[in-house]
Amino acid sequence: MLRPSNARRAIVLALILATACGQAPAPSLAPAATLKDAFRGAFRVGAALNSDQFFERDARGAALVKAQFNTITAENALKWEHVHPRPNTYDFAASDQYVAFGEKNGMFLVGHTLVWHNQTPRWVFEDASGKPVGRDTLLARMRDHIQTVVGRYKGRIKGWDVVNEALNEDGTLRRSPWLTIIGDDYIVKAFEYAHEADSAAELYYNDYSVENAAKRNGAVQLITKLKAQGVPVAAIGLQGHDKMDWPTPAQQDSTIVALAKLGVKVNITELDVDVLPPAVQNRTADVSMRAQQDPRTNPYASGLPDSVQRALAARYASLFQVFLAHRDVIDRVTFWGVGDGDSWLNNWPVPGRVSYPLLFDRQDSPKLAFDAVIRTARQMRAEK
Ligand code: 9MR
Repeated sequence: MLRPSNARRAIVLALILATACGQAPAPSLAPAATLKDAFRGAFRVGAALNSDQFFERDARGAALVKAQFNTITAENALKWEHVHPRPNTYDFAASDQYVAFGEKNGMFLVGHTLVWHNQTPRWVFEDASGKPVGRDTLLARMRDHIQTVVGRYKGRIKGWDVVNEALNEDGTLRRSPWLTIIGDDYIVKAFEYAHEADSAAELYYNDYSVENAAKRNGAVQLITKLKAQGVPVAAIGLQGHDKMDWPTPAQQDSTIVALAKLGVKVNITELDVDVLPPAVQNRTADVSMRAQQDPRTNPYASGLPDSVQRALAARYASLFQVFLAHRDVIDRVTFWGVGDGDSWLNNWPVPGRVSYPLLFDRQDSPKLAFDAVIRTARQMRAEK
């Protein structure tokens, strides 16, 4: 019998390959390297998910999340206005699915957030005639909310942002309705109720711009006071809504050091890097339209130039160098979104700009910044 010639063998091989490719399921878009593996042993890496991702209507996004991350946060689904829109009405349809998705995929689940001044319906602070309620009523509502929500996911959601953004830029307490109606101890009470509802859950205080000196001092004072009162604060969350030049690696480093000294973990909870120029917050339609169409405020509407792509990669590498240096006190680094198209920064401070703050692009493909972050992790391993 004649052995097939090389040429024939090549044709057969090509046919086999073509058939295999034709029959193969859509290739996974996840790159071979994964964030969760690259940082294993240092900290968990996570993302905030929208409902399309955890309901898996966004199949590509969901697949990327499963491949890359080992912890997730619900970007909006557990906020008061979604889960408890009216008095005595709880709606857990989305949050139940968030928890099911995370459990199915073996992820560490974070609950965001219990007590905040945003995305909390007005009725929470008002009586039937629209007048502010008193301290006791508001405390009772807070307790009912926390016990119901935390209690529902007891033992399943492992960490809660109990109080979010309680500080002003100058480090004083924000005069939210929580503060003005209940008083300073609303923070202690929130932690107390959360601990009652699930004593094993990690409880967090979460805030942004803590890297600035005044706010950092306020955070240090707040956490010191809570610890002195025996409040079980497990970690402070640095949100990490960063710019290209803020915070500097030195600011990031000294903030982590200052907070870790208090005996709490320091997690990075909402990481993104805004490459767009600052724009004045204004949600009126005409101002937004102008901002979207003005190349000075929306400069990368048709794509991110290579130079900026590289600068973003370098920025991410330097941030992760700092995080890795503090891996003993950092349990988790969570990005605020998965791909650039999902980010809140496309709609803030003005709606409709094209933003590029994350490690994956609008097609969920890894950007240079992804490679830079993976490389940073590998360098750390090589140096160990
Ligand atoms: O990403 C969230 C966005 O979808 C919401 O519209 C917005 C409403 O306040 O909240 C965003 O998430 C915020 C988070 O809950 C707390 N820290 C700041 C985040 C970005 O605004």
